Amino acid sequence: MAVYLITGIAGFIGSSLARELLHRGEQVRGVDNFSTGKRENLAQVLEQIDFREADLLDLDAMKRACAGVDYVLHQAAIPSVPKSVLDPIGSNMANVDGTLNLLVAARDAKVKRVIYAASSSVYGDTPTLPKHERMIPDPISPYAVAKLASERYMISFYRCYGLETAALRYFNIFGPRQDPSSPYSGVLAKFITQMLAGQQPTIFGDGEQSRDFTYVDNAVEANLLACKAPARQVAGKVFNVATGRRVTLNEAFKFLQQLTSYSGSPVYEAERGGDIKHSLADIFSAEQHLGYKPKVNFEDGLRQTVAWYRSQGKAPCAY
Ligand code: UD2
Repeated sequence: MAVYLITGIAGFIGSSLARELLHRGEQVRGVDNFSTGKRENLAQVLEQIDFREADLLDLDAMKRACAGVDYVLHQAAIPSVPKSVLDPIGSNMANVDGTLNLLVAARDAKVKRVIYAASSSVYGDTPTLPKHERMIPDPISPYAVAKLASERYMISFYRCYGLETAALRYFNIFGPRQDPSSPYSGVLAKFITQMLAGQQPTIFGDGEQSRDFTYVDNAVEANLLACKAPARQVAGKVFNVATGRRVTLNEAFKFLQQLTSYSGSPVYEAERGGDIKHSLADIFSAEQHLGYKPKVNFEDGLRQTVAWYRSQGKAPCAY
């Protein structure tokens, strides 16, 4: 049994990781400051985990959290492009300063490996598709810059201190427990809850932008594989975590109409600042080095997600 520390454990990806690790009989410790995470995401597992309410910016708390830990799964972040455009300093503090603190604590505690929740946003609007890890990043939003800086810190800590790190570039992860209630929430969580409530969703732009929407179970699997893969294949490296297929917002909306029985149309508004047009991943490297294969495709993931929100009677975003 290994000890895992999950940062951002009350978030939707962090809490999904916790559930899977507990299912596999592992020991789970978690930190969250509830800036975006939700206590309700931990309700079913709270008794089985060592939870500490703490902020990544509190170095002493991070040192205590890392003591005796084998693997760190660093999910904590303010995960939003538009929020970073509004508040770049806040985004940098949480997403970069917080990561650096955690790395120092992990290094000093001699943890075996740190896996980082990086982002597809680092590629920016490069016309080349699919995006592969050897491409030169060209981040647009402050969020994307912060994610890239933290990725580079991961690599730096491997090179300078020998701390094994790997960065997983998540491509638009979605699934149960993703918070739909903020204007910065992921588009699918917003659309599903709005459409289930009979409310008209808003599409920013013409709806022809595309994303490699990735069901959360695939991201969970990638993290656990990245912990166990041989160091020479993962340490100091970056991997796309996605499905290798892209879907436009218009297509996603149409499929959601079937799943939610929403018969209205979307309203189209101006494109969002900092957005990128198309996103599609080449997942060869993760397949080759981590043994990763997407287990759940877009349609099945969306069916499961809609079923979960329906069962929860989740309130949609008010924006
Ligand atoms: C970025 C990253 C993603 C992850 C995420 C963190 C890219 C390609 N992806 O997601 O990997 O790091 O940030 O939050 O950079 N939209 C609407 N209506 C809405 C909400 C959104 O049309 O009500 C549009 C939005 O303008 C964008 C698309 O939906 O074109 C996806 O937006 P998002 O906020 O779900 O995710 P995105 O792509 O910024």
